[in-house]
Amino acid sequence: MSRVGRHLLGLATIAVVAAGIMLATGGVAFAELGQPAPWEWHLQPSGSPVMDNIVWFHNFLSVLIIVITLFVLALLVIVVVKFNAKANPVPSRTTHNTLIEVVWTLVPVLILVGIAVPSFRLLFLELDVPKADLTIKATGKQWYWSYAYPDNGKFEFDSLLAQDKQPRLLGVDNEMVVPVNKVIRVQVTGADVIHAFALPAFGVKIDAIPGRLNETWFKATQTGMFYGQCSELCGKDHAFMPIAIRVVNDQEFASWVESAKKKYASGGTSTFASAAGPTQ
Ligand SMILES: [Cu+2]
Repeated sequence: MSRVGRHLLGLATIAVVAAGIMLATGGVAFAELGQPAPWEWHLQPSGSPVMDNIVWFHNFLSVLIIVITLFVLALLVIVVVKFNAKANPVPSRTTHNTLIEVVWTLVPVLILVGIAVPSFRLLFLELDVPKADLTIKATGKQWYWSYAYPDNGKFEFDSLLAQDKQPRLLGVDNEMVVPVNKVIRVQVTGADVIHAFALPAFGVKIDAIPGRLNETWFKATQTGMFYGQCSELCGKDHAFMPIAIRVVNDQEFASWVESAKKKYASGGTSTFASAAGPTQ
């Protein structure tokens, strides 16, 4: 290998290592669990097994892309430096090389297979809802969400943006509450137009379509507040129908269910105009 080539390889190695470190630590510096943070350029920190896999797949692809890009760049630079008319006045007349042609066909195929395997594994993980501990029905409406708990007393309540709550434009009056480390099946539908139920930290994004019941799932691995937003342009207040999920332990969930049964006994209408109203 020429000196130029060795130098390039050295530079490429440094770049790959730097990119790897950035990917590993990126976002962590600014990260806040369950919500966006200023200057965040990485995915939100994961709060579920599906999101763990999405983050891994994202990092895996990023490294692959960086390595391939640097390899092609290195080849280009070598050609420009070594084979320009001045440095190489008598060009070689070689036109074919079977070995190289087989390699440059097979290697990309192997790379694509290497991407396809974890990609399909991730798709099946997202789409195959495991045996659920709890089902919640989320209905997108113009412009708020309603959550129904058919397994816990069949109550339903509305969740509206709360102007006075932080984080700004993500806080709601009535949060969806779920127990930690339980498989939550979320059935999603729309009441008027198409909305989308999306929560980045859980790796969840699924359309809420009128007349159709979509299904997704998550298992929150940590307690705390997690925020998402409607992710299908649904009208003038599309940006103002956040999704807020409070993950609590089993005892807290049981006591919340008891109070929610009473509070939402009338089927959600009691909270209809309570965007700035009292919170539990
Ligand atoms: Cu919407």
